[in-house]
Amino acid sequence: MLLDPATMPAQEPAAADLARAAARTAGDLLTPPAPVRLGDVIPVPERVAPDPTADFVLPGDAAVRVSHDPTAREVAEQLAELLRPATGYPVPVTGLADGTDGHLVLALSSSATPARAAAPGDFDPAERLGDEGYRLHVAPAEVRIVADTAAGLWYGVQTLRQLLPSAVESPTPVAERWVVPGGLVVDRPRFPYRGAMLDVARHFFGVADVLRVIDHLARYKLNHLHLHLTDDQGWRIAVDSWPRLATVGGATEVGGGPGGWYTAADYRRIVRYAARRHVTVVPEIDLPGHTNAALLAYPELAPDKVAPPPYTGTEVGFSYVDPADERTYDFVADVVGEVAALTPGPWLHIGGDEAFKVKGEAYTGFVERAQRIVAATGKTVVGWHQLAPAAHLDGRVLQWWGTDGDDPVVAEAVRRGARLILSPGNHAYFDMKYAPDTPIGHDWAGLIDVRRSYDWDPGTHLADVPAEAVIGVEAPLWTESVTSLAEIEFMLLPRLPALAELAWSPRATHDWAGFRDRLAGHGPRWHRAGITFHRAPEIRWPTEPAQPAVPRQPAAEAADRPSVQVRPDPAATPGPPRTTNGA
Ligand code: TNX
Repeated sequence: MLLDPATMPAQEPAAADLARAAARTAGDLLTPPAPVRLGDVIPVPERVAPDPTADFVLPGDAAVRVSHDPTAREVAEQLAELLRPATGYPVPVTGLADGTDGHLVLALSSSATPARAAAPGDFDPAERLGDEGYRLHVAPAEVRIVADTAAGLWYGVQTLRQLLPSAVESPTPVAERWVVPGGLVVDRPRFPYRGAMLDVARHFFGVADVLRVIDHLARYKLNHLHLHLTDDQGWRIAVDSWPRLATVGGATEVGGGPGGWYTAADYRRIVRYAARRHVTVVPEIDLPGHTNAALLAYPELAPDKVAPPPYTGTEVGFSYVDPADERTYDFVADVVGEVAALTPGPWLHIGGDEAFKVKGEAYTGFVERAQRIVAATGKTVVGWHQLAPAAHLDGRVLQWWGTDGDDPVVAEAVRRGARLILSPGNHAYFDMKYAPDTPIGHDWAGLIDVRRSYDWDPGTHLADVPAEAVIGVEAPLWTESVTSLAEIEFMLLPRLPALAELAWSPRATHDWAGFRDRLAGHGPRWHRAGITFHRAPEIRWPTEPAQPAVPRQPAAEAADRPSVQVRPDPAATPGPPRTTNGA
């Protein structure tokens, strides 16, 4: 599709930054939201058995006790790090075997001691929890999380985080009764692949922004971050064997900004940060189309061997590397080889979308070679569903981004063995506007309000595709119109939790009214944490802080910045915090 820059609204990063500052100050003024109930978690857990007589209150001398295992210990440290800022408590971490009493226990199943109190309900304590499942037991004397893996403990911690009062998100100490509702949660995911994609090619986002996006994914138990690293407007990853890709191809972005790229050290930092949060990075090198930045850096890859002009617009489908030139396959092998070597995760995404000028056998021939090149690195090939007509290669995964669930070509590729990640454009494309007046985003796949992002079933979405072929879901965020972290957050929240619930929770729990009510409680959490979000009108956000005064901007800067209404409003009405850029 063509995206018309003329219809894209002016960007307001300064306004968004200011709104975030306001959000941070306003967090201190929130009235306490209703107490959290045990099932008030997103994604909603598989099974919940509340026990109102068994609430736990975190004491000032709370310690985390953990199994003797370095990966579990890491999760315990992360729980302590999570609790310290808002509680102001020291929260030491000790070993399970130290004999000390601890109030928060993280135990790997192999080393799990039986829960001290009998489990309410009919849960079997010997039940296998799987690679990512956990059991969370809240009793008056302790909170105990048991899992088979460190990942399971991590997801249990994310649940515990949401069961604490929203003030736990405060970066500074808050006087609060840190109560956790009593009972038992047993939980594990529906799909193994739960992800979001960030397009760092159309606009470049620095490492700090990417890390913050990883935090948002992790909070909702998403476990894959797909980075769209290359496109016409920019090449964002340094490749030693083809250095001009980054230095020349990385110096542009949509709208003429400076662009940028990740060094190998930057990329490793992202990968490490993600891994610590049980998030796997999926790098994408988009081929054979979407390659103007590469052709600019290395004209020898172009069909006419002539460097194209740098591209900072938003059209698609015009560029391609020459599928008839052997040098192109050297390029693919070198790039894929280096990116694979930097990437510990199993996946490597080769794009394959919108290569409109590479047709028929030229296209399938290119893709089949590229798939083999990826396989030779030991990685599993992922590509947009345009790869479907190419020959099957063991394990390959297609990322479906259609808007019509009847796609016989993809269904046929599945019969030949392909597995699928679902990113339906009209439900999961978070670059789509929420509503006609959303200040940024597109609408070619329709408007996606929160309900639309929630109301679909990955298991039955595609005709003639069995649920077993679907490994999961992913929300792509294309960034033609997204220029800042605040705008990324605005587009992701509150839709990301909806996608996360589809990815994690059993279908039997699917319930819009229940989801909508649970989601409302996340507004104060984001607000406390200084996270921008869209004040979606269909959600009854619980509280409205009095609008705080915000430090005045220097006059010189103020002149060219859009103004944000942040003065105290004497007639403040109940509603959400104003943390969004434009809503
Ligand atoms: C389609 S989805 C694209 C991207 C655009 C996006 C805008 C896909 C594989 N290709 O190149 O950024 O639409 O919504």
